[in-house]
Amino acid sequence: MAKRAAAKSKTKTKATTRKTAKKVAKKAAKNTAKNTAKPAHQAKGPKPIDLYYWATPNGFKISIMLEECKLPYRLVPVNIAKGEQFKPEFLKISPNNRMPAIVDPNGPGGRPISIFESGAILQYLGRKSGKFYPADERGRVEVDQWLFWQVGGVGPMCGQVHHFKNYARETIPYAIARYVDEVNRLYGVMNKRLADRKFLAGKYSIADMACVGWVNGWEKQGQHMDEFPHLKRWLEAMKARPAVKRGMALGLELRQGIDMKDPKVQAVLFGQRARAS
Ligand SMILES: N[C@@H](CCC(=O)N[C@@H](CS)C(=O)NCC(=O)O)C(=O)O
Repeated sequence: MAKRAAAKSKTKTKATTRKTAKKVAKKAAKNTAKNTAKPAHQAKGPKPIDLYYWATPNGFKISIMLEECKLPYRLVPVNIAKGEQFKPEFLKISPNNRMPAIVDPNGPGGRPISIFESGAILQYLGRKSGKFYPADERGRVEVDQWLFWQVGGVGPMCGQVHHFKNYARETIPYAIARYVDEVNRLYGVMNKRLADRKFLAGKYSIADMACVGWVNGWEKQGQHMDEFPHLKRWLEAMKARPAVKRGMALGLELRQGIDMKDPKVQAVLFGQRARAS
């Protein structure tokens, strides 16, 4: 390529040089415009994070964190009872057809980023804000293990209790007992952990935010808080925080009147199988 270019006539070379110079000047002008445009854009303040959300314990994790960090956000309701989690535009953000999800227009490198899975979102927001997620490795590991314990244990097990105890059309005593017992075991683990520390990882963190919405539903899960005094104290302390109150109140009005036993709602939420597209 370089050789062929050198063999070209002088006139052609001059013309090319002029063209290249013009191009360079144009690019430089564009860059200057870009560079001067940047601070002006930033001066308007950060663009809000889009929160794809429905008022459930998994949704609360993120609304609480955004409220705690005072990060500007915009609520984008995803009515899961109506099947909005299957809209193609939502699946691009959250391919698992589950909320919560976020789109941060000011992601790494100043470019937008979308994130699904509550644990990944909490960690991202913790890193972004520098809050409720320690930067040191030991502190971070403490938080991570309790966060993953919630995402892989508390959430799914409480979800199964809610399903078999409160929503299933058939009463299956074995299934109810299995999940009530498992939640009871998990509450016991949490209670022990909280016996000698205020919060799960010592200091208040995203791990606590991940758990509160679920533990708050203890009655519907067939549990008794008197059995778990340290957990009870933690739950009261959590619910007294203004940001937790705001986070767990977000979008509740949108859910009003939705009956989880309505066959139309159940047809959307239960018995889901792999879809062709
Ligand atoms: N592992 C997911 C679970 C999220 C999840 O299960 N979300 C439920 C509501 S709590 C949902 O979007 N359900 C919609 C559906 O079942 O189609 C996370 O932690 O983000």
